[in-house]
Amino acid sequence: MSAKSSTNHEEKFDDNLSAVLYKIKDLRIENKKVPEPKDNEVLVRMACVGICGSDVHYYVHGRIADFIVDSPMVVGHESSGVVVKVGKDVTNLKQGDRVAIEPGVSCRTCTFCKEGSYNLCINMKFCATPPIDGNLCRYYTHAADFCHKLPDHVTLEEAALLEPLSVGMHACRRAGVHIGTTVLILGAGPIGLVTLITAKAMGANKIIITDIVDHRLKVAKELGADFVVKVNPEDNEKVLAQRIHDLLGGLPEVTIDCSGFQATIRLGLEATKSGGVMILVGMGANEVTIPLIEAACREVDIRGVFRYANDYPIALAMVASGRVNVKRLITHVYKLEDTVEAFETARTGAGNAIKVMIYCNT
Ligand code: 572
Ligand code: ZN
Repeated sequence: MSAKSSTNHEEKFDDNLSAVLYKIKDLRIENKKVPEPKDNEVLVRMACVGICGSDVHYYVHGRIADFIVDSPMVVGHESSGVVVKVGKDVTNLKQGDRVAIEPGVSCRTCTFCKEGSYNLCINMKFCATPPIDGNLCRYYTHAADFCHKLPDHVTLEEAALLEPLSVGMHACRRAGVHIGTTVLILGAGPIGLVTLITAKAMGANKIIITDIVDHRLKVAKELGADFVVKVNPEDNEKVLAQRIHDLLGGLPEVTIDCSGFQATIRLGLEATKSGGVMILVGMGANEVTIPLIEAACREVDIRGVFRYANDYPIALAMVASGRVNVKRLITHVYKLEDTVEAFETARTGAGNAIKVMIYCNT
């Protein structure tokens, strides 16, 4: 009997099908041992796992920067599930609780953790960042204090989407978006779109978003972008900045780059109002050539974003209250057994894919 079809009481954790990346384009679906929760951990029957750009990057390139897949690694970090077992010291969760899994477990003791900026932890263990396994599998153990219990009406799909949503929340909070802010978002991929949704929920007045792909801009419009701008790699940044100013009838106080390309970062700096803020979320090349001094002379603050910290509870509250709706992002769903197909869809963007979601126990 499979674990899923048994009752809670007699659940046997004997099938732990997992999506394991061995090397470039070698992603295998294989059975692994069901892990035992440590004293501070819970065992989660995985429900939904979204495919992130970084998962696809490891699949295609086998590495991101110095993080190299040099031994088999389970992929996936945008996830949710149901608690099936708790370690003896766990007090915040019980069997049957539905949870969103915050994938980065920080050390809790370094200076960054103590200051609250635990995303900057020097000993971070982040799912599906080599050598740490991710959780695109049937059963997975995680620190209980990085699992967020869901209200009954928040779905497990929404819970998995709290991960990218937290990136957008962190970006908008770092940017200081508030009621009336005019925002320029560069890139309408999943992160650009969650940033758009968040900026709207925070009261941004006018939001303009750019991309090179038409259908992403169409979705951005549906999600409430006031203006969309189709860009081409060969476009002149000064001309594009002028078009953005013309559409807005002014200059954006906040620009959030969600693409990581040198050309978009340059455009962002060019377009941002003096005294404004430019946020870099997208991680592209390690080094880019930008007119830094020109930006400094106009007092444009350039701020980085590294994942998120203390954003999951806010993201969950926003979804639970209905102020934020992330469901439109899901364009494709697959079963765990069909993970390779799911990755190919995410890689190619076939069928206008935005967020590809995998069901781990269906
Ligand atoms: O959902 C969090 C997330 N973070 C990403 C990418 C995708 N999803 N980052 C970009 C890559 N970096 S990294 O520092 N690294 C591989 C650890 O280059 C982390 C943040
Ligand atoms: Zn991610």
